[in-house]
Amino acid sequence: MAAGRSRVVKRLLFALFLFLDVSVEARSFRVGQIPNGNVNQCANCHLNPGGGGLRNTFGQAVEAGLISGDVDWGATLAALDSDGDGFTNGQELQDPLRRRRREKRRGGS
Ligand SMILES: [Ca+2]
Repeated sequence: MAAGRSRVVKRLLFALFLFLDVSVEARSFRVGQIPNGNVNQCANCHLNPGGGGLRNTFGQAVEAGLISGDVDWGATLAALDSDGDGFTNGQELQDPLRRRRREKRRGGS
């Protein structure tokens, strides 16, 4: 009986840990720092559509190019084909020539 209760407590703590991990790591302001980021929201960069945790190949490229914690949507990132499907990141985000400037900076509008 005590072993079953202990197992339930461990599972609840693990679920709480996962929830806290996601909420701590999610950086939803970055959605506004890539073109049309609102279409796929956190799934633009993360495997978990809710954000946080492991990043997809585009998210890894974004992370590698962060400037002071902000996305550097520049010609280099736009020209990359992070997922190797034959379309550049810029094409996939409807900004192949990198014309769009960041809509939002962290804490600003
Ligand atoms: Ca691609």
